[in-house]
Amino acid sequence: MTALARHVTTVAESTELSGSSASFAADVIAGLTATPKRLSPKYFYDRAGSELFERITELPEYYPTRTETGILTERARDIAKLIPEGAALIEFGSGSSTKTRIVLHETKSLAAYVPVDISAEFLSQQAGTLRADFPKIKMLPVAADFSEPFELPGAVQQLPRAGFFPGSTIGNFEPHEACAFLRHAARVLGHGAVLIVGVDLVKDTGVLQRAYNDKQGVTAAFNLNLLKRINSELGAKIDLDSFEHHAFFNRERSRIEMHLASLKRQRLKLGGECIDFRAGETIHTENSYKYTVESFGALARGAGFVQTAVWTDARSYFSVHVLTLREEPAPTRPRPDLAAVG
Ligand code: AVJ
Repeated sequence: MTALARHVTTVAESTELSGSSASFAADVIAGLTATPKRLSPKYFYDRAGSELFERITELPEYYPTRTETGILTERARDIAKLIPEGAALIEFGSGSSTKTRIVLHETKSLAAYVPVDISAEFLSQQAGTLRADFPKIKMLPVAADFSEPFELPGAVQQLPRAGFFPGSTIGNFEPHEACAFLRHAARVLGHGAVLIVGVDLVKDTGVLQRAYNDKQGVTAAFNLNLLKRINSELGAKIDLDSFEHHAFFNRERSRIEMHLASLKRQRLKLGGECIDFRAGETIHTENSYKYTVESFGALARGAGFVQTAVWTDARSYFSVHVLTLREEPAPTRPRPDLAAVG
């Protein structure tokens, strides 16, 4: 998954996506002067952070990637059957397209693949290798923030479209933002569209908490990398040893929360601002919402979709949903027998 594969905003307010350090600086200062303190998870994914995330996906405790890949592999033929003939597959936040390859292998009749990612460089690199591996499928990368409206390439305007949003990236959104995202995807995909979404499920708290507190400390390094970035890109002098990785399942909100906790009372200096921490005070860096098959179904219905298919693994750790747009309800005509009731 690339750095830029998952530009979703949750903890911090929506901010303009730009690689510039000016907006990074502004976001960091806004987040650290807010109460409670927060930083957007989109800033995890610089080069070092992306590499750490790749390592996370291979950890024994981190079940999501492995489990989703298993479901997609097992169900690739069923998924392929639900994708209209000659369709364009549009992936929201494509990153390295690893999971997409599973779908592309089975979906023989696909006319085009449209990976949408903020990182233009990474995209064209990926498109090159995909072209070589799937010569019959048109590769039409779009460099855009997938959570904002974007233009589809002209060549796919007339094709039926299917969307692909794996990785439980949707879990980084607040539920109302996830709903807004699904509505936005519905607009992009158009009438009759199919959307395939990977969603992590609520499960035993121990399993969830271990996935975000691995023994090797890779997730801790991934979280602390945010402070490293602030030091190297914004010239701060944060003592990384004075902060600790905290991740726990908030059952009431049904989400894993990641925080960076200050181990002592301290003052940071950043761009002329003084940022004070109480001992134990945290910076909230990420939410990763967990759904049930039913709660995700309800969210999808709220966005105008129906759950056409849902697959989980044997342990029900992860789910892959195929959503289709609900037909517009027929215009209601007054029924004569009810008219009298007023
Ligand atoms: C990429 C957002 C799905 O929430 O599990 C992994 C990110 N954070 N370990 C997740 C993450 C800490 C991941 N997502």
